[in-house]
Amino acid sequence: MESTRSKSKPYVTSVNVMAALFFVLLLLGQFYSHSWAVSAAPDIKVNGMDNTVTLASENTLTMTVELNAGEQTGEAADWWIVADTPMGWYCYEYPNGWYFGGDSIRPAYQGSLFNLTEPMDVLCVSGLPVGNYAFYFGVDMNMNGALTGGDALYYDGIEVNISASGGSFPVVDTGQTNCYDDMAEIDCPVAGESFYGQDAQYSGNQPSYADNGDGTVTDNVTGLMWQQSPDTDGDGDIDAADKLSYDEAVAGASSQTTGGYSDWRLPTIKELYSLILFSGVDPSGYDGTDTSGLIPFIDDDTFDFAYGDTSSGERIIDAQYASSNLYVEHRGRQWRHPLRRQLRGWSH
Ligand SMILES: [Ca+2]
Ligand SMILES: [Ca+2]
Ligand SMILES: [Ca+2]
Ligand SMILES: [Ca+2]
Repeated sequence: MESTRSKSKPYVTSVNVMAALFFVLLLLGQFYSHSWAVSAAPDIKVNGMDNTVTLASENTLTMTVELNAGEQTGEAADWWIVADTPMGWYCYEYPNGWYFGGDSIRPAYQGSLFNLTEPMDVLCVSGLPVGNYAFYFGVDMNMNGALTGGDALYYDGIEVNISASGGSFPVVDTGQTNCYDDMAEIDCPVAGESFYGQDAQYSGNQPSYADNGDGTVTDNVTGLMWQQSPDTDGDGDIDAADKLSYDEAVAGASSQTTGGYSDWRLPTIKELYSLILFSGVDPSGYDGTDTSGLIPFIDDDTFDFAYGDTSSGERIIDAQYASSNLYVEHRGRQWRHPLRRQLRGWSH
């Protein structure tokens, strides 16, 4: 996507004035940190995080706001939700949503402060243009529909960096060697026959990995670096104790230091699929507990792998990895994680 940064220049309007006001108020020391427990304490989060978030463009960005009204409960205020983006300033207005901050910016809401204890979704988007973004949620105690100098302002902000890194890399061959018709496995057809031209008939970029010897593996085809083992508690076993909730997986990735790197993140679903090997065999329906004869869908010579921990009541197939892509089901606006059970696995 082309950059629209230069196009935003002509729009030097009240939105930029508001940005300047933020800055002036900051210089005047009139910004109030949300660490003052008794004061109104807005909180903004992106994907559950409070610190800078880095996402590939195809990742889903979910932004929520919460407010502890503190001693200002019941006091009239302007509420602000604004975004400084590579395309210019955008503002959120309840309940209509986001609009480009042209000549007239409006508060997200006007009214007395109250505790917003349930995180409220204000943005859920993927495919944002590459660049740096900053989002703010604030309240000012002079309910005049504007952010004027001297308004007591309480705010929280978060930076988001959208990168293209996850979006483009060579496709890795799946390792599929069998051919099929629409019913069952067949001998691979020759050119001109039905069902010719299957995955098994194209070898493409063969999977190739470099074990870096520091707990990381580099995929020589995609260039992605992966954590070698899902042994998240580091006890040498891969079992039920290593499994994480989705939120734990998101938070755990960003706090990982495997191999001495600090920029770990969850892989996108596309990145995660780049590791799949269709030489694996689906264990569904297998009733035993001995997994020694099973073939996983990942190179287990390179990566540490274990099936579900049947001694802890898991099924053999409970060996799933988390991706940063959320499966969105448009039914009653419910969110559903793609892998609702045990989740693990991070990429770098
Ligand atoms: Ca926050
Ligand atoms: Ca105001
Ligand atoms: Ca192939
Ligand atoms: Ca473990």
